[in-house]
Amino acid sequence: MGETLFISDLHLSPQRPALIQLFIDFLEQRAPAATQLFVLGDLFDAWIGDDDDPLPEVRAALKRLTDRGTRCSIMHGNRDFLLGRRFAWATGCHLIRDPCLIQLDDEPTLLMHGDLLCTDDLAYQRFRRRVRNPIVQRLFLWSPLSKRRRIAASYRQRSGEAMAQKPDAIMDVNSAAVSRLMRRAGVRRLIHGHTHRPQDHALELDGLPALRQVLCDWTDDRGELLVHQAGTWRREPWTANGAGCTR
Ligand code: LP5
Ligand code: MN
Repeated sequence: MGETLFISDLHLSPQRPALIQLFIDFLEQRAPAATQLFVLGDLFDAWIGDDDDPLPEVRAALKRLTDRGTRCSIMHGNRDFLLGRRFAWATGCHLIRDPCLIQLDDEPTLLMHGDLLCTDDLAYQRFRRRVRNPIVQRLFLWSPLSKRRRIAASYRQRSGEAMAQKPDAIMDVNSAAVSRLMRRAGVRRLIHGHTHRPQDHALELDGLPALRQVLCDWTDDRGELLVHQAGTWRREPWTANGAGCTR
């Protein structure tokens, strides 16, 4: 198998044209060399339904990538969990569950967005249960777009206010939750995003070494990918004009 790329937390929005261009350059210049691309949540800064199409240029670039033969799998994040079948069909991408277990060179690897691991953030987990309720989502999606935009903006504002009051530690993962999920899935490698604290964390799981790899969020001029190729792993920068491309 060729390369597998992992990215997350791009937070694309029409207000960030430089970031959009950075991502489209990545889709056109770097991603086609890979066999598969996994986006582990928060590709978009907010997604209020597939009937809204805030970034048609991103949709088209994803479609060109999948047409060229790179398999693209997208996981929901806490901001774009309403990405649905219509978006998947239009882009040729596959929506994957959180958590998602994959095999890479026979190594089982667990993929998550990461918010489910933040179990100390009780207010967020309560909020999450409410907005992930299918009935709540159905009612939301039935509302006019203008109303949905207002609701999303209000959530964003209230979330920002809440986060300003939260100690940093409760917005990170809970290590018992990490061990529990890795043990349940039978993996020694977990890859996730969400916390914007990119790092490789070595841990011990039932007396054996394990690894939790946290992906980097993207800024207007710099992104980062985690690359798996022939049993090896590396982090690779992606900067404006493709300067981070090593090939
Ligand atoms: O993403 P990030 O890092 O900024 O913050 C998250 C948590 N915040 C969120 C909220 C999102 O940013 C809101 C974006 C929504 C866009 C999509 C709209 C679609 C709505 C569909 C409805 C069906 O996820 C933040 C965490 C932080 O990560 C770190 O993990 O702390 O969580 C919060 O701040 C949540 C607050 O603690 C509680 C927020 C209260 C909001 C209002 C409650 C109303 C509930 C009504 C439910 C129907
Ligand atoms: Mn997130």
